[in-house]
Amino acid sequence: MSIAEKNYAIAKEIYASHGIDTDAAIKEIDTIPIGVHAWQGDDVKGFENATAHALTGGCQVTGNHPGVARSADELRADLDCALKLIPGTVKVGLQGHEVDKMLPGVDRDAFTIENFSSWLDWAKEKKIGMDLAPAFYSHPKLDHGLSVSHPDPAIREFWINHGRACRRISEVFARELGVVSVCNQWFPDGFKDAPVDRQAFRERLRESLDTIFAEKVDNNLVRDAVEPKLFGIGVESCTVGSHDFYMAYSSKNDLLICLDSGHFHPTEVISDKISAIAANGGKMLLHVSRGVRWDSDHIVLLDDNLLNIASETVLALRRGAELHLMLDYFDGSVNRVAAWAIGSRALRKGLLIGALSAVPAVYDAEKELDFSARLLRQEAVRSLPWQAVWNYYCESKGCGDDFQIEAPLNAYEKTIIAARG
Ligand code: RNT
Ligand code: ZN
Repeated sequence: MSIAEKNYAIAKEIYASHGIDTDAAIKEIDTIPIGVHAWQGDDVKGFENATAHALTGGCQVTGNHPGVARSADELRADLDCALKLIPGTVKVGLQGHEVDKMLPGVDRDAFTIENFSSWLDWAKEKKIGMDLAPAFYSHPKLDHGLSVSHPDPAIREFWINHGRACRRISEVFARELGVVSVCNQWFPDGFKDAPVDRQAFRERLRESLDTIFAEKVDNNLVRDAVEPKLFGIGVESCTVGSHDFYMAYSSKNDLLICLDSGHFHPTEVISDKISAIAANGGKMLLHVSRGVRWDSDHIVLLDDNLLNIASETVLALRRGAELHLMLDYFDGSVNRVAAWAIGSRALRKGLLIGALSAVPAVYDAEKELDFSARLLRQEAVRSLPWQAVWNYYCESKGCGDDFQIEAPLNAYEKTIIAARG
């Protein structure tokens, strides 16, 4: 018996005494798909232009740790390393400019699966699903920070076609891989200073979205999402696609709303929004991130915010809600492969803790409206031995515990990443 197995046996007994079946909890959280965001590996730059790929507006990354992936091949190699260290079911999420090849004369508005075919082959081989989000940034057609809300119909058309193109590619991913593909639309459109006619921009956004979604794709394969945001750097005074805009738009059009944990006021949390939306039959995509002071997209860690998001996710899924998880952070200041491993594992760990923490005695106290007992029991549940369950789970998946992942990450950095110069 390994140490992890021994500790697990004890933890299992302790949890059982509180009415929690640890084997069932492991089984439950192991199959919740976590979307691993490819864009952590290339600093959201994409691969349209091998020589001059750059962030030119709409999206920002900080840090210059060596080894950023410069091609889809390098990005996949990095993902291969990270995925070995992440237990449980995963998908990979791409941005619409993370193409594996460019074709002569074909820009984002006309991308097809041809531009992503080696991603498809790779995902088939790994038996994982792929999500795709159009990239409405870092492109000359983003004019004055505006895409689909731009007054010029030609600019809007270009971006509308990119949104449509990505939905079609998503459909191919889903059909070929046999896994639902989430296609999330986020537009950076907004203003540093207050516009005089906000509604004009919002009406154009609404019309553009209507046009994007007017083209039918199979919604059993593609799950369409829209992502609101409070503000971004340079668009502090007005974001066209705000939360209110998309709450109304998604519910009217039966779309998923994407809740990004960095997209609200600093003390406003998405964990509380999950049940509010689910209670109304709403469907969600969560962009799990960690904002520090602002929408800084720090690597996700096991903090209170993540624990709350994860436990609400487990409960919502138990109740049958449609909810998809995608990580969304980008840190260029540290080993990017480690960034994936740390954040993805933190989310999986949070889900496990969430499943293990649904202790019947806490629910009993709430049913009896005994809030003292509820508080006492909630606090007691926090220190139940979930770590022993987590380590056992990681070992059973061949992923290593939280300390053991360091050696393979270092080895990869010293050989493959260092060689990139
Ligand atoms: C930006 C949104 C969006 C992006 C990705 C890279 O604030 O969160 O989801 O992070 O498109
Ligand atoms: Zn996001």
